[in-house]
Amino acid sequence: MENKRFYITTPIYYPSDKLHIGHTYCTVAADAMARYKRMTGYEVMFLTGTDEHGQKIENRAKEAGVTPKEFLDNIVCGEKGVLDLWKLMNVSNDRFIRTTDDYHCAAIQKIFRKMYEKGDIYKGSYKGKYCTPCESFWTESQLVNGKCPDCGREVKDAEEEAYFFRLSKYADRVRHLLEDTDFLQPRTRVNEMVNNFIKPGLEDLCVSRTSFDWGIPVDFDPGHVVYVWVDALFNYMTALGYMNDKYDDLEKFWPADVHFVGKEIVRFHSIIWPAMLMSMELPLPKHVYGHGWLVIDGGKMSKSKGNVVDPYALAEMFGVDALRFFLLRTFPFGTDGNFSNELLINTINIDLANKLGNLVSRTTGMVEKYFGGTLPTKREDDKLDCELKHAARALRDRYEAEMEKFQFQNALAEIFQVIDRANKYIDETAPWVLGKDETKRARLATVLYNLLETIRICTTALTPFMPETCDKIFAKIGACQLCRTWDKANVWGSLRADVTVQKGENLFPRIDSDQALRELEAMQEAQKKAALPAVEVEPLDTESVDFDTFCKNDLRAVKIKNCESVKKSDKLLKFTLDDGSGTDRIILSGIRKFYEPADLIGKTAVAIVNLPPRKMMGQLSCGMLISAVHKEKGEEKLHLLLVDDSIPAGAKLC
Ligand code: ME8
Repeated sequence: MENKRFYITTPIYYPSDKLHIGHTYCTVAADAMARYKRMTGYEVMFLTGTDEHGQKIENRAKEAGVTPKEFLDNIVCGEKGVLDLWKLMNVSNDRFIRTTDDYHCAAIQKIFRKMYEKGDIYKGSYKGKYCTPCESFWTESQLVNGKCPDCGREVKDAEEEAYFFRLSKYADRVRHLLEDTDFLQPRTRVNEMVNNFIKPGLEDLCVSRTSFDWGIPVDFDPGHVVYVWVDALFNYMTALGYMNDKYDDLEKFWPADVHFVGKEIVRFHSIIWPAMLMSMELPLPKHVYGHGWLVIDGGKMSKSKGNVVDPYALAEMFGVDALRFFLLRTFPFGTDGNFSNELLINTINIDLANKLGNLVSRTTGMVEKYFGGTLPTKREDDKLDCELKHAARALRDRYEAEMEKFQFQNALAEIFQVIDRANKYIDETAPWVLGKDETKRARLATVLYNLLETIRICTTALTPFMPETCDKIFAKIGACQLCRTWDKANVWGSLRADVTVQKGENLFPRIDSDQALRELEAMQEAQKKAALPAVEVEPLDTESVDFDTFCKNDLRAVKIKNCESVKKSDKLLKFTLDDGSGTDRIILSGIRKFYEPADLIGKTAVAIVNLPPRKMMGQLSCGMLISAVHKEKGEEKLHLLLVDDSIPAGAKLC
């Protein structure tokens, strides 16, 4: 008998920052898959979670002045944290793992020890690029312009004692797995792995660190913590109870049917993960699927670029189901997809408002208009109906074939072909004409019934993508619980002949594209600004000035006797200054937008007094006042340099 169990995972997310729409992409895809499998009669285990150890978390917590655990609890369980996001997106995960959970940590220690005892983990030394202020090791490829990716400072070569996993030992077996089986999907990723990593020779993998503490301690060698991949990858098994008593589902669900992962971590899942499982003599997952990224203008979303798209904001504006649908309808899962606001709005307007929404509201509206909401049972078929019926009946198989290959975009395209066919059927049968003719009532009822049946079948297939909307559609078209099932999705005539509908509200009102775009742009602009560094100062000048030249600047304390705006200038203030010489000095300064003139009168400032006089707006300015400048959230800030008022006018600064 076929084993009707299905185990699917997403990567465990690294909660160093709030998650963005890119993270949502994979989880929504996995959720659609899990829901689809449940619908088709499988017992499903859908796992997601968070990857909570490592240097970066330790550093971020330090910056925030809290412990790593406090930092993580806030970003995982706090308001608008990871758990909230999955709740918002209606993600139906059966389990959630945090790698700081006790059962996981204890299991990882056992796994590490077992691989060590087997000789697959050994002690060596790790060489890398080290950033002293951040106390972080980086690989060459992680550096940004040769500098620390976190703080931008210089890094130096350094070495530390570390444990290594004998990855090289498993190279041949992994290559066979990649080349000769369908383990890694889509197939295009196989060449990338073999050519870039296996052919050049697999190097053993560093699996412990001594340069930071926030990790699972290696229990037989204090001072070492387990580094990243042993800890992270085995989550897929510890969450089922491997090497722990917390759960007892290993027999039932391992090996996993599929791990969904982003393309940059395909290497870890398709090379390192199977090698570690081979070392532990465990069965391998059936598939790893490497999906593409959501990119913006061809580039990756990143907090530092300020271009991350906030799923909360989009869900609030357009609804969760519309957002889920957009993600899987618009981009092929296996390759990168270019996210844009226009695309999002167009997809919602075209597919959901015009095609699906309209079909449902026109059909139910006509049942209400012509039959008071309940169809009569008398029928009159026509050969015009065959094509629609055939398309609707065939949908289940066509859709299933795409879903089984994780081709969500194609599965949705199949559904929309049927929806398009149904909209065309309305034009062909012109029910509004039939409605005018009393003798055509049986024919009109047949047309509307056929439309309702088509909607029912499409809605079943759409349910994994838009669960809440589909519930509403089923209710509108009067579908009983049995009619909503997969088993009935290819059985024509499942709705009662005298079905009662309820048109109710529009499912997807058309979005005013211009207005929505303006709102989104304003929101994203504000977000970009918020992502800018709080305070930004100009880099220090590297060009030196010789001492004698510097000493030529005659800097003096000056008392501000008067200060007023210069007529017809929105920039200039005119200062009348006592520079100790007995004659007033006039200086014009372009700082009007930063100060009210009256606020400066009586203060002591600093001026360079030996600059040649300069005419500005027809007035002579004799010198320059010194100010401090910086940027705050991208905005220019200026502070006139004011000094202690006890300093007499004319005192030389040196
Ligand atoms: O890699 N589009 O965590 P992570 C699509 N902890 N997917 C994206 C994306 C985007 N713009 N940005 C990120 C880790 N992702 C590890 C995983 S698993 C044992 C350990 C995806 O939070 C990314 O490709 O950095 C990855 O699959 C996932 O989000 C988690 O990334």
